[in-house]
Amino acid sequence: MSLRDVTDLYREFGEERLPPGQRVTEKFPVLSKGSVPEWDPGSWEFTVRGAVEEELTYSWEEFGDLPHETQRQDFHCVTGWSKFDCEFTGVPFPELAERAGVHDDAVHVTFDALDGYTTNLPLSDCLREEVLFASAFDGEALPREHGGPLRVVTPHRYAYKGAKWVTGVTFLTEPERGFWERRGYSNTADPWAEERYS
Ligand SMILES: Nc1nc2c(c(=O)[nH]1)N[C@H]1C(S)=C(S)[C@@H](COP(=O)(O)O)O[C@H]1N2
Ligand SMILES: [Mo]
Repeated sequence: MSLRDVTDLYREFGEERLPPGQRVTEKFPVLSKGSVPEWDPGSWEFTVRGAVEEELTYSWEEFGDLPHETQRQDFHCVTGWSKFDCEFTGVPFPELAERAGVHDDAVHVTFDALDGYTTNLPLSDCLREEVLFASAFDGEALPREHGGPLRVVTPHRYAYKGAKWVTGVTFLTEPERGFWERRGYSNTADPWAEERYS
């Protein structure tokens, strides 16, 4: 599979690849609000709903048949560490949006996850090739503690915008806040502008 290197996307936001106030780590720390939720490949469902022409539901097998892409991306955690050159394989957000047919009045998106976590982003922040529903990391199935079987990655935003164990996406005509966004973390979360808290 071909590899798309998107580690230069920082040029849209700042001068430096490493956002201000971040340290590079070689490790891949785990940050979760609770324990790793159970998942059953037989009953797992992924849904696309809200302000769309057609609500979509995928089984694990059906989701695996969608067009996937591997990208080299950077990962920025709001707690201060950044990990460069992560290879994630997944379905780009615009692919799903196109299949569902997003209504003209949709402006916002929320993500749901198996552990009850939610997160939100403006639609324009999601309609980017770099926003992936990722099922593999460095060529291996995504480790469960990092959100396997499926997570969102948002290399242009702090990593709390990327729901691990994601099970669905909802298109909205009004903004809504997710788990951390309701608890004082930035709604916009641009690492180069150091938007950590709101
Ligand atoms: N479902 C879910 N997604 C989540 C979280 C979580 O607790 N539950 N934590 C978020 C936070 S705060 C961060 S920094 C990243 C951490 O991803 P990692 O554990 O793979 O490093 O996942 C984000 N996505
Ligand atoms: Mo985080």
